[in-house]
Amino acid sequence: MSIHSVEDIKADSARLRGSLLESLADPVTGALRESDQTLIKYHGSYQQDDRDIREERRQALLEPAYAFMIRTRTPGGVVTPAQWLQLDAIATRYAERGLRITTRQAFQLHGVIKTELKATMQAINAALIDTLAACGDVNRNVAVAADPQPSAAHAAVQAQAAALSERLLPNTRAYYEIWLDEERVASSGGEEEPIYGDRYLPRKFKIGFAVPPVNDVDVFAQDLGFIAILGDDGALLGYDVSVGGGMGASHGDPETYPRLGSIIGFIGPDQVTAVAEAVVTAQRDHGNREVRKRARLKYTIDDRGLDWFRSEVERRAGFPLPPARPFFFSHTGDRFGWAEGSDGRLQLGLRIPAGRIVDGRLDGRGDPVRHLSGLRTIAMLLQREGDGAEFRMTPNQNLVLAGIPAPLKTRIEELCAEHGLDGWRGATPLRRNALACVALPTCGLAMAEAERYLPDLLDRVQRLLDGHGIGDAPIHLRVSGCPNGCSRPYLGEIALVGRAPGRYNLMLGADHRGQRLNALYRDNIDEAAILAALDPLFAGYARDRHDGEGFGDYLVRCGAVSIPERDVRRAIPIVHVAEEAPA
Ligand code: SRM
Ligand code: SF4
Repeated sequence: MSIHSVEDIKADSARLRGSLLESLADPVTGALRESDQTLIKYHGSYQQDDRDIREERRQALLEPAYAFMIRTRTPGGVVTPAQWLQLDAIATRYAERGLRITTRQAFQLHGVIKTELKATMQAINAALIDTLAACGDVNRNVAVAADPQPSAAHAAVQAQAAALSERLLPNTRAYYEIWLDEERVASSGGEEEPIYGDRYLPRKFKIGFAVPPVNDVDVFAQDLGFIAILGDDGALLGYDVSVGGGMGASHGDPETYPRLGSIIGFIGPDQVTAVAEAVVTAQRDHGNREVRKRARLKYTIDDRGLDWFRSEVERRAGFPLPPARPFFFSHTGDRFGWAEGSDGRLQLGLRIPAGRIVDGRLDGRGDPVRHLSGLRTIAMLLQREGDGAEFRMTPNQNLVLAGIPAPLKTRIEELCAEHGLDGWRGATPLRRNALACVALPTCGLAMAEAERYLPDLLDRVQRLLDGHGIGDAPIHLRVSGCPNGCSRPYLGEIALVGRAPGRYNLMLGADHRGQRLNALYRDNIDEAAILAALDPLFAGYARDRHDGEGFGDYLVRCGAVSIPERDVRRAIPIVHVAEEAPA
C-alpha cells in the first residue's frame, strides 16, 4: 500500500471508524476490507493469516486462513492476578498458542477469527484492559523498567508512564462504538484530536522509561526515552530525555537504519507531559509523510538536525532543556529468582522463553511445560491471598511476580517447580537473556523463523560455548525474522536477522548496556555458516577476554567488528554506583 493511501485512509476514516463495522459483519470472507486492515491496527489488532498453510489453501482454492492478532495496551506491563486470570480465559477460549508477552510488555493473542473478534475485545475490556492504540501511527504501549525492586522511585516512574499513556490516547470514540457498542453521538465523527490531528502521526511512536542501573527497556531504542535520575536518597529528581531511537531497517536500503536515541537534556518530573507532547507534535508536523520507510522520528531528526529538533521541543514545551545529568546503565537483562523489597514483600523473576505462555511442548520440542496452567494456579493463589501482588511483564519477554507476601513463598516455589516455571534456575545466561520475535507462522513480514527457531539455535550456540569452557558467559543473543527488528536485534551482542527461510544476517558487537549497536559480520548465511563464524570468536573470547569483559566489548576491542561512533551512546559518568552483574 502506498504512503499516500495510508495517509488518505487515516484522513478519510471518520476518526478511525472507516467501514470496520461493515467489514466485520461481512459473512463472505474471514478478512476485512483493505482500508479497514489499516484502521484496525489503531484498535490494537492486525489481520494475519497462517503462513504454514498458505500454500496448501491456495492450491485448494481457499482463501488464506485469516485470523487476527490482538495486542493489549498495558503500560509497564502490569496486570493484577484477576486480570491475568481473565486474559488466560480469553486466550484459552478465543485464541491459538496461548498468551504471548511482547518486547513492549504487552500481551498478544494470535489466531482470533473475525466472527469472534468483537467478543474477544469485549472480554478484554471487561477485564479493565484495552487495546486502543496498541498498534498504528500513534503512541504505542509505554514501556517501563519492569523490576520494581532496585529503586524506591519505581512506583513514581510507573505511575507517570501510565498517566502519559492515557494522555496520548486518541480522543476518538470509534473504539468504544465498534467494540463496546457505545452509541455514536456526533454524526460527523468529528472528535477533536489536538495532539494527533486528522492524519495522526506519520508513523508508529514509542516511549520508554528506564530506571538506572538497569536498561531493560532499551531506552535508546525508543522514539522518546526517559532515563530516571535519582537522588542519593533514591528519590526521583527527573529524567534525561532521549529522542530518535528506533530499530527498523530494510535489507539493502541504506536510507533506512537502526539508530540509538540522542540525549537532549534534563527535565523535572512535572515536565514529562509537556516534553512528550512537544516531541510528538513536532514529529506530527515535521515527520516524513511522503516516504513511509523514512517516516520515523529518527529520520526527522537526522534530516533536520538534532539542534533544530531540541529547539523545536523547547519552543513547543515552553521551557529550555538544561544539560543532561549523569546516569549509569549496567545491563539490559532481567533479574531472575527471588528478591526482597524494602517493604518486606517478595518478588520472583521467571524466565518465559520468547514470551510464549502455553501448556505443551514449546514449539513442538523438548519436555512438555505447563506454564499457562501453572501461572493460572499462581494467579488464583495471589488473587485470594496476594494482598495487592501483581504480574509484571518485562521488555525481555519475561515475567515478574511482584509484591508477594513472604508467607506465600514456599507455596509459589512448589507451584513453579510443579509446572516447569523454574527453568531459570538451571538455565545458562545465554538462555536467560535470549530474545526472539514472533515471526512465522503469523507475522506477515517474516522472512525467516525466529521464536520457533530459538530453542534449537540456543542448544547449538550453547554447545559451542560449552566446548570452549565458557558456557556461563552472559551473552545477549537476539533473533528477528526480518530487519524490522522487533526483538531489538541490533542491540544484541549476537543477533540473527532473517533474510530468507533458514538464512540470516549475523550481527555482532553490541554491548549489554543498550548503548552500542552491533554491526553486520556475515551477510545472508545459513546455520552451519553462523556456527562456523561464531566458533573461532568464542575461542578467542575464552582465551583473551579481560575480567568481566562482555562478548560484544571483546569483539570490538580485538577488532573483529568495528562500530562507528554514531552508533554508540556514552553514559554520562557517575561515581559511586555499584555495578550489578547481568543475570
Ligand atoms: Fe514489531 C511490525 C511484532 C516490538 C519494529 N511487529 C510488527 C508486526 C505487527 C508485523 C506487521 O506489521 O505485520 C509483528 C506482528 C507479529 C505477530 O505475528 O505477532 C510485530 N513487534 C512485534 C512484537 C510482538 C515482537 C515480539 O516478539 O514481542 C512486539 C510487540 C510490541 C508491543 O507490544 O507493542 C514488537 N517492533 C517491536 C520493536 C521493539 C520495541 O518496540 O521495543 C521494534 C523495534 C523498535 C522500533 O520500533 O524501531 C519493532 N515492528 C517493527 C517494525 C519496523 C518499524 C520501522 O521503523 O521500520 C515493523 C514493521 C512496520 O512497522 O512496518 C513491525
Ligand atoms: Fe515480524 Fe519482522 Fe517483527 Fe519478527 S522482526 S515479528 S519477522 S516484523
